[in-house]
Amino acid sequence: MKNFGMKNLLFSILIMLLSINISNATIIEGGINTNERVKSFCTVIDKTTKKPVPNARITIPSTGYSAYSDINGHFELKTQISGQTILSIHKNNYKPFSMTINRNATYKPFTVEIEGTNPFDISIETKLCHIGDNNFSNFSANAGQFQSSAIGPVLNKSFFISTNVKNKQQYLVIGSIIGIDTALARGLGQNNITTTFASPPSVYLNGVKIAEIKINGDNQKIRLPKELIKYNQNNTITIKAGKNLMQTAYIDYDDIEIANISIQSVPSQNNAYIGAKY
Ligand SMILES: [Ca+2]
Repeated sequence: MKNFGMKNLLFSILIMLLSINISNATIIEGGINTNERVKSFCTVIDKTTKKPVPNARITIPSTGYSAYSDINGHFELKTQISGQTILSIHKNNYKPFSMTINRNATYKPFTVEIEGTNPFDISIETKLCHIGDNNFSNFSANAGQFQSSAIGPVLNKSFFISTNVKNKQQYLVIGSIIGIDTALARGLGQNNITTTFASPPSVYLNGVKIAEIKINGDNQKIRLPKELIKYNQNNTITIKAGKNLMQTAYIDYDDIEIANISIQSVPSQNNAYIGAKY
């Protein structure tokens, strides 16, 4: 028994040493890769439950990149990004999501919260739209990331607004916009143009100008004046590209890209507060 016990002990030590070696070897061999893999994971989670959202489609239209989140909501950006560009996420029963990202996104992991659809929201365009004339400076805000060809200087979108939302306030929400070369965008360092600037893109509801978009960014909200909304009818949103103000020989529209345009309704009790900020 004693001998058997000793043998057992030696055997156990041998196994222990072996497993230490094996595990050490694994850590050393795979360590760097594992860490890098972990570091490059981005994650999609549900805004309300904070749980991972699997099988969400992630796209970067400018590079043609597309991927799906895995069972843990993880995805990787295996693509080259040179400047700022738009990333979009689509998943059934969630609001279309977009955000402006830059080179850092490919090596700095980030978490994206997506929000369940609201029955009152109207998605009017989820695709990336390039508005302008395809004639732009390489120094323009995000010019390097323009890929789609321009649909022309004007984008028109029609959508139906039900009387069910009459007691709520409607907003036009622009998910992401890049390429605006206004004086303000230049002042904020959003482009590298030093010699010229452009007038801002303008926004119309049913033919009446309601706003100008002076800077690039995500989730810009424009209040739709109630007196201009046609309830239980089709309404039209028009976005017109701005013009290069230093080009007098011909009209040079300021090329921009927009992703993810929607109409969102918020309860009326917020009106006074939100309205006061405008
Ligand atoms: Ca242009």
